[in-house]
Amino acid sequence: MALKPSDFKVADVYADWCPGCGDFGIMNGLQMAFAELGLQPHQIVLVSGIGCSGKEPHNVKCYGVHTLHGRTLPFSLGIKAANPNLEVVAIGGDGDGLGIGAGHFVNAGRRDLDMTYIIHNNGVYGLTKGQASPTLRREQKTKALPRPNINEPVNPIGLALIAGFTFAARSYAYDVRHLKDTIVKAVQHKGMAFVEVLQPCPTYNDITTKDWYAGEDRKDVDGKPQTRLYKLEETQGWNPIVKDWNEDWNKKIMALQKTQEWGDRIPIGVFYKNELEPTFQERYAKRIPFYMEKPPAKQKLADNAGNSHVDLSQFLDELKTS
Ligand SMILES: Cc1ncc(C[n+]2csc(CCOP(=O)(O)OP(=O)(O)O)c2C)c(N)n1
Ligand code: SF4
Ligand SMILES: [Mg+2]
Repeated sequence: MALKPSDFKVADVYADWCPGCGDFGIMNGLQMAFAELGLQPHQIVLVSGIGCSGKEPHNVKCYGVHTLHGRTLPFSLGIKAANPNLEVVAIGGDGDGLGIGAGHFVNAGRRDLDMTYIIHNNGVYGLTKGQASPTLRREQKTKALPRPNINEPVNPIGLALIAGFTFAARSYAYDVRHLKDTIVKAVQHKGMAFVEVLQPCPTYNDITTKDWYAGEDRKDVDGKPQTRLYKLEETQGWNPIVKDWNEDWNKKIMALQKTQEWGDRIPIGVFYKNELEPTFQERYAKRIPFYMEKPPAKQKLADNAGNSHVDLSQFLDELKTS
């Protein structure tokens, strides 16, 4: 039976984000996307790290893991490798994924499992009271900082492209329809998909606010705000899909150049997509032909009497002699 977005709501949990937080929009985007994809809750695992963003799995009805700070990706890669038939979505903050978890981010691209990773980009460490995250721009002084940030920001989409993610997109927490469409595309993509979500944090980030994205500070002569966000999908000539390896680097460079647009015009949408690369699952199934039908999660660990199928005798002998 096809489910509705409301079927992915968790009735008895109170979402305790601050009023106006972009995390609510991301929660709605996930629920709408899962419904549109025709998924059932038992087919999905949402894996988060620590941060305000880490509470997404509390509020979306599916399997959820709220794991350690920065370890969102290793947990989810393990789940996907053990049970490739699950739809695995990793989700977390910009501190979680681009600070403490940055090494995992790079290696996730290299492995190219068929799953999705979503980062909430709010420019701050929201949960720990607003310190600068790796995406905060140099010279910006959000309200919890005593002085402006002296560090250059990480370019999340740029890093994803160079690391080997085969899909990279950006969306906005309060354009929930666009966000839903982007998550749908990311989940449908064959390979490791990355989605950066611009997420206002009204409590600690007083620079990239909802009003700033909406262009409330730059009204036209009629007093109408000039939104900063524009959609790549509606941009004439924009085609991020790699159909031939010969065009791969050009498409990557085109996408990297687009990531440089910031300020008055900020692109959202799909920056890059390549399905020519064989995924981890495809490469692994070549080595172990029964991998997809009988992955580790579906193999018996013990017989009916509880005796383990795993023979540890050689390992124990090695321990004795070492
Ligand atoms: C190993 C470890 N180091 C530090 C922390 C403290 N800590 C908790 S959340 C967090 C940062 C959260 O920022 P972000 O990942 O951007 O998520 P947000 O709250 O902004 O959604 C930090 C540093 C921790 N929990 N564990
Ligand atoms: S601190 Fe910021 S990111 Fe965290 S819940 Fe509040 S508004 Fe959202
Ligand atoms: Mg953050």
